[in-house]
Amino acid sequence: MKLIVAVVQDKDSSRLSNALVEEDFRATKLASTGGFLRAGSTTFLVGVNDEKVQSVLDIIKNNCQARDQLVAPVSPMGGNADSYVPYPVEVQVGGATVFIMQVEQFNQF
Ligand code: 2BA
Repeated sequence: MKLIVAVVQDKDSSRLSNALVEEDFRATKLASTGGFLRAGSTTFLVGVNDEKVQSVLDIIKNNCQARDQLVAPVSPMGGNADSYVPYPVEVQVGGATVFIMQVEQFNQF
């Protein structure tokens, strides 16, 4: 069994959870925050048998889209002046950042 951990943009989270439910996959959604943009995101935990991993990856790929996002300049006040960027910077936020982990044991009580 594998645990798929997928960080997706909030805009895609309803679409993705509907698609997973439709295909009969169980998932847990966690509210999360990106360390760089500090924008809200949704982290999905999906536990599946090994042979279903690719189907879940396909669903994630088909329901999450990459977007360009502007990072507004942040005042150095109270922060680190070394990292201050005085102009907006555009970064591409991925459709989904996905980690796949081996599950040692799975119990439901
Ligand atoms: P954030 O950390 O808020 O990053 C948002 C986007 O900003 C990233 O998109 C990337 O394009 C850019 N970015 C991040 N760190 C950067 C840096 N040090 N310098 C320049 N640009 C930077 P994605 O790579 O698609 O990542 C989207 C979100 O997925 C991330 O949000 C983070 O929450 C998660 N993520 C990405 N890689 C991860 C990793 N190795 N471990 C844990 N979470 C990760």
